[in-house]
Amino acid sequence: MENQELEILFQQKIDREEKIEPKDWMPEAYRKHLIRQISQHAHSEVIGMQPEGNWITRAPSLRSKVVLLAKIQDEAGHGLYLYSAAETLGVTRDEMLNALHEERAKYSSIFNYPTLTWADIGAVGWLVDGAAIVNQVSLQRTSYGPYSRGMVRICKEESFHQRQGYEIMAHMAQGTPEQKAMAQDALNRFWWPSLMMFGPHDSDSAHSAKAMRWKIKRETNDELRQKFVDKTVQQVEVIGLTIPDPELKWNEEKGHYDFGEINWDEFYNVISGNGPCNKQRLSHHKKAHDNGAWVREAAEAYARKKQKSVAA
Ligand code: FAQ
Repeated sequence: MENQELEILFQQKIDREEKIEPKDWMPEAYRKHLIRQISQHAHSEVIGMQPEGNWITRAPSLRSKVVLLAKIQDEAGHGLYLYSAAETLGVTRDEMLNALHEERAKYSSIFNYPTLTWADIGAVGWLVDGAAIVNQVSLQRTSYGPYSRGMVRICKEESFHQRQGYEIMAHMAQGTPEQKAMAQDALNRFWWPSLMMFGPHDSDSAHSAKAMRWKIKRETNDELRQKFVDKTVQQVEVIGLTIPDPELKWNEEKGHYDFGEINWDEFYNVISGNGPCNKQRLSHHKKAHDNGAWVREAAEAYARKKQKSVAA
């Protein structure tokens, strides 16, 4: 069959809500689009361990330390599911990591902000994982089978992460005036960067039109951002904090909250490598990767040895 014919059949399959599987025919552009998105998603999970890892040794109780450790380990697991999903598209782990290290591949802007206080760990779990869930629940219905199935599992774990963060914020908001102020300060610093996680406005989003046609994305950047704002406002009210946006108000006609404009200069600055922690995050990742070379070499040597003995 000609490519054009195959593309028509491919689109019909997507329109029938059938999943595309690794060995199915797919347009090269669909494969590349998925490799870009899934690998960047995987990098985000792994780089996202750094701002939280910063607080493991300073968690205020044994319970909070154990919970935080479990959450961070989950993020490593999410990275592994996602790298594996991307590998089914014919890219290797080395290729993906090289692209990250050479700054050809991005990771989520949010992880370039520092975690200055324990309340920031609350804000990350509550807002960052909260935003991630809104996006990932939608991605459970993505058209590529391995990505979709990975998302189902990841979403289950993310909801525990979100509650872990919300619990920290709720406790601090009901604590001493200093603790409440710390919680409010964390909300003030993480609110706008959390809204940036959903990407540029639909009108400025380079990849959205194709992603929607191929059902890689099921909802647009702006639709998901709106969902996140609507669900988070009530949670903020319950714990008595204030969203740092004077333009936030309920719009009866739309049935949604209106909210202020994101600082897009800041967003583009961060995603082009100039945020507060970009350099630190990347150099830490490279160092950890280099330090782990002996583990990869040992695993390869073991695999070779095992293969030899099976062959014998
Ligand atoms: N940061 O045309 P679009 C987590 C880039 S959750 C950095 O709209 P697209 C859990 C975009 O890549 C966070 N770059 O792009 C966790 C593109 O550049 P490119 C990860 C961004 O793909 C919690 C350009 O701008 N979640 O890790 C951002 O259609 C706590 C044009 O943008 C995912 O990755 C941004 N915020 O939509 C872990 C979800 N926004 O690639 C640890 C899957 C846009 O051409 C601790 N990904 N860009 O160089 C997606 O849903 C989509 O890729 C979007 C962007 C929505 C992120």
